[in-house]
Formats: sequence, C-alpha cells, structure tokens
Amino acid sequence: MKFFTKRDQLAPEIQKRLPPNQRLAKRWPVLTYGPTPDIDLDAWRLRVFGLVEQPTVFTWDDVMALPQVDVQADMHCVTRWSKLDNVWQGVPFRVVLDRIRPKPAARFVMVHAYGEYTTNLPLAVLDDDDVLLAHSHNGEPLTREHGAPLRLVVPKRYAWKSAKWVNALEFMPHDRPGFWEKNGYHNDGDPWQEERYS
Ligand SMILES: Nc1nc2c(c(=O)[nH]1)N[C@H]1C(S)=C(S)[C@@H](COP(=O)(O)O)O[C@H]1N2
Ligand SMILES: [Mo]
Repeated sequence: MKFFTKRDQLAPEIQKRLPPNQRLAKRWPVLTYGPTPDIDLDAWRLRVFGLVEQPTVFTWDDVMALPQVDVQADMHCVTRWSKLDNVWQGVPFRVVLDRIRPKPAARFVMVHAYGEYTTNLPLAVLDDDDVLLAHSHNGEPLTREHGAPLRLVVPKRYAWKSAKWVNALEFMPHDRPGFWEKNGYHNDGDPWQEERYS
C-alpha cells in the first residue's frame, strides 16, 4: 500500500491544489512531537487570556454550546504531504473572537496545547472564515492522535500551526515564536510561498 502519490502522477486539477514540492497523501498521517495527551472532557478547559476584554475559561459544554460550522479545506504538512478535501466541524474562530473581544493592541496569538506545544500566529491570519476550533473530521469525532477533543485548523498555513489538543489562546501585543518556530521552522509558514524553514 502506497501512502503518497507524486505530483506528476496526478490529474492537472489536483496538481493545481498542491503547493510547491508537496505530494498527495492517500491516508491521513499522524505528525506529533512527543507523547499524545489523554484528556478527560470533565477536566478539559480552553483558557483565553492576555489582551482581551473578556478573559474566559471555557468548559467543554461551553464550547459545544457555541455556533458551529463545517469547513472543507486542504491540509499541507511541511514534511511534504498534503491531504485534500478534509471536512472539519467545530466552532468558527471568529465566534470565539466575538465572545472574548481582543483589545486593539492585540496583534498576535500564542496557541497553547496540552503537552507544552505552542505555535504563534498573527491575529489577522486567525480572523478568517476558514479558521476553526475543530472537534470532528469527515463526520467522525477526532481521534486522540489527531487532536481530540479540540484542535485548531488554519488551512492557509502549514499544518504545524494547526495545533492539536488546544488548551489556551494568549492574545499578545508583539510576536513571539512558538515551539517549531523556535526550532527552525518559518515564522509565517505559508505553503504557497513555500515558507518552510527560517
Ligand atoms: N499539539 C500539537 N499539535 C500539532 C503537532 C504536535 O506535535 N503537537 N504537530 C503539528 C504538525 S507538524 C502537523 S503536520 C499536524 C498534523 O496533524 P495530524 O497528526 O492530525 O495529521 O499537527 C500539528 N499540530
Ligand atoms: Mo507537519
């Protein structure tokens, strides 16, 4: 069983959807640095802090009571695979922004995950209609290895910025590198610009 298909073996309309130097993943690889956390839903929290009008600690029930969407999006990993046509279900990031109301000085967000993983993004990149906090993928709840119970999805950036097991959002006045950004990955990570490494 082959896991990847090279660009030149794909139909032109599929090739067009692959950013430079990516191959098509036929299954869904798991890419995790370190152990996979096991999180009890009763203990699970999403903490929003920093430069926001309404600092909030969401429980699982709080998050599930928010409006939800389906977002269809492609996923591009810096290790050169792309997985097309994922349907993510969850809470639009803009719904969270409406609740917590970033202060005018908030320009960057540090996304924190269970297990110490972090990744940084400009608020302007997160404030987009395809960004969401997802609990399901292609109609099934996320498995633990893919980020259950909740992960960030930022389709327009390499997937290391789509943090699995999200547990906090820190709104900041200035940028600060996250885990991979400190360890050689590009600060911005736009796959169409091939912003892989710094
Ligand atoms: N918390 C956390 N989130 C993470 C990672 C990780 O190691 N820890 N890996 C990132 C990387 S490099 C990629 S490519 C995607 C992979 O998501 P998947 O394992 O669901 O395919 O998750 C990203 N989110
Ligand atoms: Mo990745």
